Amino acid sequence: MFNLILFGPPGSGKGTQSEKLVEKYGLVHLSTGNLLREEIANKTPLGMEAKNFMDKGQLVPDEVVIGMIDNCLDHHKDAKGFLFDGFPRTAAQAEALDKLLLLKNTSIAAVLALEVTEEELVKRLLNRGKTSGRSDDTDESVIRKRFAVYINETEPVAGHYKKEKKFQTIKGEGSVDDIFDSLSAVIDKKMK
Ligand code: B4P
Repeated sequence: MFNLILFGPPGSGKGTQSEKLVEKYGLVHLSTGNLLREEIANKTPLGMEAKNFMDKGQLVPDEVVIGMIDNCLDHHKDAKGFLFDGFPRTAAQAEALDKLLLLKNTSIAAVLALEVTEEELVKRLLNRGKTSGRSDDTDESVIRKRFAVYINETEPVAGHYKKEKKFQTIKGEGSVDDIFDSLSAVIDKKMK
């Protein structure tokens, strides 16, 4: 199994690059953002709870997100590997992921972090907000709140993987295809 984490701040292109990477490498895409938005669209109790947090730019509670990932891993028992997009976002999520993967006799092969300046991120998210219908992308104060949450709660997760020498940064500005080529070059090496 080859398991990859795509890391980076909101709007850094994790979702955009994940779509291309899963197609190229045949991995199962696990995006907690997409899973939560599906729950909201289906008006499930989990979705209604999550919406309250997401609309304010806050993280959804760890137990909700970890439960969702656990279910997904169980649904894809024959996967060649997983691409985690937007997960883990807290230290507790990273620890839970290690344990879930250990139960499957596997682990994370690499964490690739997309680096983009805050001004470019704000521009991208406000731009997406014009067409996506995502309420967390239309209000600049909510976007700034998401960055603050990222710095306080998610950035420290990098340390967990740096200790294991699995963490690598990738320039996340430029064309989507150029960034994809940079990511692919690192993954190809790791897969050898
Ligand atoms: P996510 O859905 O994970 O979304 P994101 O971080 O906003 O965006 P991403 O980095 O995927 O950017 P994208 O490719 O779309 O999270 C949303 C919310 O869900 C969180 O705030 C939180 O509340 C909740 N949540 C999710 N996971 C959670 C977890 N594990 N724990 C707790 N809560 C959780 O790109 C953004 C825009 O940039 C797009 O419009 C794209 O077209 C554009 N773009 C991409 N690449 C570009 C490039 N190279 N140049 C120019 N534009 C580009």
